[in-house]
Amino acid sequence: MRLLLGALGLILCALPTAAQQPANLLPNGSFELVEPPPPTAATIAAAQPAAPEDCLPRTWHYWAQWGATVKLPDDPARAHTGRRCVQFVADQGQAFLRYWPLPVTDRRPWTVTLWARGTGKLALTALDMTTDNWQEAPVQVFDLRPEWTEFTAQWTPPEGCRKWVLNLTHQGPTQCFIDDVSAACEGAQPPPWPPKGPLGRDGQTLLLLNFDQPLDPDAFYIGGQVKPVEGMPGFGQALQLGPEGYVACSADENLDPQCGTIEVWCKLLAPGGNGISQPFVSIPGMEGMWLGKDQYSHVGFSFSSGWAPLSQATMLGYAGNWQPCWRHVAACWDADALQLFVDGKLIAWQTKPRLSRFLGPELRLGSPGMVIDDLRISRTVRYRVGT
Ligand SMILES: [Ca+2]
Repeated sequence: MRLLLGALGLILCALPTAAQQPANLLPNGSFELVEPPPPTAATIAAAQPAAPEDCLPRTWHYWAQWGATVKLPDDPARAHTGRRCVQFVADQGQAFLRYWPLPVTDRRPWTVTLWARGTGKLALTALDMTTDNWQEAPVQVFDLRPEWTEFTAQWTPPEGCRKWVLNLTHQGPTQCFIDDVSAACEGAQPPPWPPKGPLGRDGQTLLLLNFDQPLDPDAFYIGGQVKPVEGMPGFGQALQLGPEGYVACSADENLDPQCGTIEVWCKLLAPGGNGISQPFVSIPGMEGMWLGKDQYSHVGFSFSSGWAPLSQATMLGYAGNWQPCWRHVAACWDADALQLFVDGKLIAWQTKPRLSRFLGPELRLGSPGMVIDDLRISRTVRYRVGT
């Protein structure tokens, strides 16, 4: 039995949490960052916004079936910390809360901790999603108590595992609140997110635009409907691109094809599932770069040569539920890895990417139907998780 568990690479146990823990790689483990759900027939008919508890926790996925529900109460009295937590109500049916993908570089163990209270049994498992045939590790079951209790489990990735899913569900009838979920692996550091405020310029900065002043007409092409608008609190003005909106500058001076980071705040003015391709930052043409949301709601970052993709990091359908909200996007590249972050979450990556030697001459900023702010392009990798 011990051999079997070893082969499955899993040791899960309820333990008190050690005082010293590696950093939490989940950027929204306390569920405070939410956004409205897509409109439904009921909310449209009622001409009212969705109820606060129907908001979606960014970076997470949840669903429920056969009569169970998952909610996000907006109530400090019910949360363990902050205002928000996740609530399973599953007298029947099944509720799920998942975070994916988590990057694996070697067989160092991961530690998952979470706080929960309620009745019934919470079930935690890891799914190895390296191949399409996901492999599930044995389930760890926690007996819930009426008071907030911290639960901890360890998971050692099996040989060959490159990414995994943290899967939270339950066994039998269960009603519970879940908050402050953490996933940590020794040596893995999360990106410094969210940015505390507007970014600054340093020796690695090639381009920094906060849009508080008009763009220099000698350095930027501006066409169509482009105007300054109020940005996020504390961020001054932002730049809105309306119909035919087009903003571009020199790619040669402002981006290094071999190594760099793009950071930008972006608000799409229509839902992410609108079926329209919307680059956030791009180099059009056959020697190109693309960072944005495509017509299938995929969110991706790629380089191409001769129109053919050289390297890419894409999360399929990630923008499908997006409503107009500010989001932070960061893309980093060098010979070791291409990595793409949204709201501090590493959503997609490619190791040992092929990179371009030369790119097209035009760096296009934004596209119609969005607001962008605090755009910085650097000639160094500023964020790296794993690899
Ligand atoms: Ca919370």
